[in-house]
Amino acid sequence: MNGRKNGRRKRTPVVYERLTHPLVRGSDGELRRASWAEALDRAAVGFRSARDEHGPDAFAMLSCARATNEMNYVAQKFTRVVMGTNNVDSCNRTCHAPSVAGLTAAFGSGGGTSSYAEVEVTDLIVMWGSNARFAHPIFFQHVLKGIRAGARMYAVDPRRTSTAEWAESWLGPNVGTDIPLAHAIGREIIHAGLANRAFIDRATSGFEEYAELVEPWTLRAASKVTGVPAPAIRELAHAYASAERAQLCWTLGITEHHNGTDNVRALINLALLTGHVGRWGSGVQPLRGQNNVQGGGDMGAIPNRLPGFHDLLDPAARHRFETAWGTVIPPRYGMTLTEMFEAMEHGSLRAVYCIGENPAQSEADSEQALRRLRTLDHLVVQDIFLTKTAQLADVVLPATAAWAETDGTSTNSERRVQRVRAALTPPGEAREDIDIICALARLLGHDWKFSGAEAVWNELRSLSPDHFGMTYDRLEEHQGLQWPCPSTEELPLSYLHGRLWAEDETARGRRAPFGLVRHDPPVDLTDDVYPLRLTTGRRLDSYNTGVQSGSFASPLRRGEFIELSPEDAEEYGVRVGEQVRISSRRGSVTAPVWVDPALRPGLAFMTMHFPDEVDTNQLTIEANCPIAGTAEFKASAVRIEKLAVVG
Ligand SMILES: Nc1nc2c(c(=O)[nH]1)N[C@H]1C(S)=C(S)[C@@H](COP(=O)(O)OP(=O)(O)OC[C@H]3O[C@@H](n4cnc5c(=O)[nH]c(N)nc54)[C@H](O)[C@@H]3O)O[C@H]1N2
Ligand SMILES: Nc1nc2c(c(=O)[nH]1)N[C@H]1C(S)=C(S)[C@@H](COP(=O)(O)OP(=O)(O)OC[C@H]3O[C@@H](n4cnc5c(=O)[nH]c(N)nc54)[C@H](O)[C@@H]3O)O[C@H]1N2
Ligand SMILES: [Mo]
Repeated sequence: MNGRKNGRRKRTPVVYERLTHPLVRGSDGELRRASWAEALDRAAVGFRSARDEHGPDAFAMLSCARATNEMNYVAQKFTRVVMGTNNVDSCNRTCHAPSVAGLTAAFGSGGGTSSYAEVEVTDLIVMWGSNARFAHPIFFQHVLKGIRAGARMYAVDPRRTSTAEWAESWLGPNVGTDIPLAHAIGREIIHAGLANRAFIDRATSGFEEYAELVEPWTLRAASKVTGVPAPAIRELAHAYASAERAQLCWTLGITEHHNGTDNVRALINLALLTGHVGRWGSGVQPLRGQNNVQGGGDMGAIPNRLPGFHDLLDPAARHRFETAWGTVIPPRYGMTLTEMFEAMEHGSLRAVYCIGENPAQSEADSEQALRRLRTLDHLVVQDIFLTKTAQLADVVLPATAAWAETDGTSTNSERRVQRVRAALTPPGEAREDIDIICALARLLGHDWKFSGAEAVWNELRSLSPDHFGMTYDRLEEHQGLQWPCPSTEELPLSYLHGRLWAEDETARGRRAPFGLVRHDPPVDLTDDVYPLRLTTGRRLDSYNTGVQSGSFASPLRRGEFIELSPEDAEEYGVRVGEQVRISSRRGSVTAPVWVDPALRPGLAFMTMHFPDEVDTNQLTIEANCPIAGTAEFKASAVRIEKLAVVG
């Protein structure tokens, strides 16, 4: 480190090298190079002994939301058929599990209802807790087209983000006050006579209870709790309810809270109140995180769903898969990622097969996460880089990168399944994820061979009616297709839940219930000792735990900072680049300061992108949404102290 007079330091970011050959932990405790045969054998022996000694539920799989649908299908099948448990999950748990839970509760299925093209033709776009300009730049191009075509955009985010800069109006609520804000909008819509009574009567249930629940949330009451001026709340309520068509989009500002699913329900309520769902141009859209996190869930790489989003507790669905796979599927949900970490604590989880996830750095309260990972008897990590998680492993298996070195399909946020193709030669001895899983299955007594990704896809198609119409040829011909696509002849509809508008009651199907959810402030309260509200998130230039984006040099990648409002910087007497210690009730890190007028006093922002330099997750709290298991990454209480000047 080069100290400088003003306390600035030059930092060299950690660069991860691609994994080129298998590694196993030697008797000296160090990882050493091994042959594929030795590494696979070590991996299989560890899984078998965990299962034989402690039962199938002592095993868990983390499946990769960046890899293909086909890989996720094979990974969940390995978990259910080879290991005999439903303990399979992914990073969906850390981000949009509340969206899936909230949408399923309201509409019976967990997908976003709209297509990207709809934001180009809609009249109003609400970006709620979403910095799409940075985190969903491709989607944001569609948003910009919509704005150019005359759509109005509202941004709801405690920070005046880059996304908010494009909005007609920005509402900046205090962190964790989205339910009061949504309820006040709902109340205003009802009182102004702007609710869509015809839609409510025909397609929803629970309206009277909802109206009663939101009644105390007057503009004034909500303004007090949220910090958003009453006229701004009123304006959004009127704009949303009067728009001919409106798209309500949200992401982690809504979901990464201890009550993330409730937050999602509060937003969906607004669409039910106005009928802004189930029509072209109107819908609710959580923009999913990793490139194939939607597909991973669709493929059943989650503990409660079989491929095609069939509920695992549905005996008919289970029976169909049991017959196809020649196995018995345990009739109970497996562990979520969150529960897996709790089970490590209790000692009931003994072996983990972690494919393309880096939980040692992405879990809230990372000190605790690391301690828990160390309790495992057997950890196998299959990745393209030697991550922090891989450095803890007993066996490390080098995979090819799904996005450039592998054939298959992947599913984006608008439910569009698209082909990906191997374009680059993988480095060293790296093998495809599917090949590696099948080799392990064979060592564990299952004669698995797939003659390529298409064979896997066709097996999935035969078991998931929503995917049946998507042959590889058709995916090629139409440049991707959206589910549900049951027919090989017809093209699918590009939005969901049009049935809610059907004249005929039977065709309309199940009513969508209003969510009767209440305000519940963040768990980690600010006080005199920890007076600042820290929220964490993303920047345009970096990706998640930095493993994949760490190796490129760019003047844009500034490394980690704690971003403070100009007022707080002044109060603490710190300037841009000066080092401060940041402490929460869980841990403490040091980082340089950045001053950003996008922040209001009392609010600080850090990313999750540079954990090797500044491990932000030492500060975050593992307060989980009881329904979805997602942690409250968006609300920690911290204090900062200026460090002595170096140099
Ligand atoms: N460049 C880049 N793009 C990415 C990623 C990346 O790492 N880098 N990661 C991908 C992944 S995995 C995901 S899940 C997505 C995430 O995409 P986003 O959810 O857009 O990203 P975040 O920055 O985590 O959070 C969004 C916003 O939530 C706001 N927020 C915080 N607390 C609250 C609150 O209480 N209420 C409201 N209304 N808003 C709040 C924050 O200020 C922040 O601007 O991005 C994906 N795309
Ligand atoms: N403080 C804070 N923490 C957060 C969040 C936050 O907002 N704030 N957000 C959370 C969210 S939304 C998410 S999604 C998680 C992300 O958490 P993780 O998913 O744990 O983190 P990533 O850095 O995305 O790790 C992806 C890994 O997949 C590997 N990989 C990529 N492609 C392939 C492939 O084809 N095959 C294999 N085998 N491996 C591959 C990469 O090398 C990398 O190691 O972090 C969560 N943590
Ligand atoms: Mo995510």
